[in-house]
Amino acid sequence: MNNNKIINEIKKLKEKKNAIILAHNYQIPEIQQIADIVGDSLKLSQEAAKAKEEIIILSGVHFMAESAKILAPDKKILLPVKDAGCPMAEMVEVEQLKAFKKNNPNIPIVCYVNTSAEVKAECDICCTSSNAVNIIKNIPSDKILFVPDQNLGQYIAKQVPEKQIILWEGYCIVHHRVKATETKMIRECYPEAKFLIHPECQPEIQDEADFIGSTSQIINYANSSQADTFVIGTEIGVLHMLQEQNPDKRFFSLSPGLICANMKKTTLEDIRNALVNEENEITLSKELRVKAHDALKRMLELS
Ligand code: CIZ
Ligand code: SF4
Repeated sequence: MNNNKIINEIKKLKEKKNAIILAHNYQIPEIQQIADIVGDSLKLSQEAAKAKEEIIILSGVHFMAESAKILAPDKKILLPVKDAGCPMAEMVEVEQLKAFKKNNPNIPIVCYVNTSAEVKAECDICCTSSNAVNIIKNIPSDKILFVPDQNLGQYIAKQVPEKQIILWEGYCIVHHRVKATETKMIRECYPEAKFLIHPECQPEIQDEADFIGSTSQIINYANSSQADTFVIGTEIGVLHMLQEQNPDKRFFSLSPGLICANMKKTTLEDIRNALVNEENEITLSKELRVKAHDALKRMLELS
């Protein structure tokens, strides 16, 4: 079936079922084009919280759909592809966190939004890559455990030297695999380019950056920059929005490895099927939802 036909079906179904489509910046371009909102996980959770529609199609990975459910408990939240998960989110076990808390009752725990609802429920506050530094600065404790991304954790530690950040050993399998040799090679090809790098990349890659930020911050930086060539050190999906919003500027991916297989699982057909079948609904127990909500609510209050 051609894309136009599916797109028309999606539009009709969306209206008929009173649904909204929220898509992450890493989704395939076709999905970004039909989505009502495209953004990072912070923006998607804020939009979920204020959505008027009865059904929210969260085109992204599992933890994002869970965040939407936590913030919009009365809505039907559908994740179009059931096994679209985030390997980094799976690098924290709730039992490990509980053990840490038992041994360190006075150390606050900050979790990256890329975590399960169970993990959020055990943490004091949540953050995304766009607000992590601010949130950590504002926590009245000079020792903080940050889970799960060690690279984002090291970035925060550099920005907030007055605090001791205890790191977890998690990482994003996509950003973590970028090599310094790739950075060097692409620098030789485009010596004039600005390097915009995500803090999930390793510190030696971050050291090459002209700017370090979340996907939305990278897009904002490129939109307002006078430069015309950029090397983008985050998942390739972001290049779609960058090129759309800046047709006269040139964007290159830092590495061919910057493709998240999980983020690429969802197709237009999956979105259409989610609207037709209303399957893969996210459900959470009330107890879990309420506990995880505290961590997310504190983040939104500080953002
Ligand atoms: O917070 C998000 O949406 C992620 C996972 C990446 C980013 O920097 O936007
Ligand atoms: Fe998880 Fe990395 Fe994929 Fe984002 S890009 S969903 S952090 S594996």
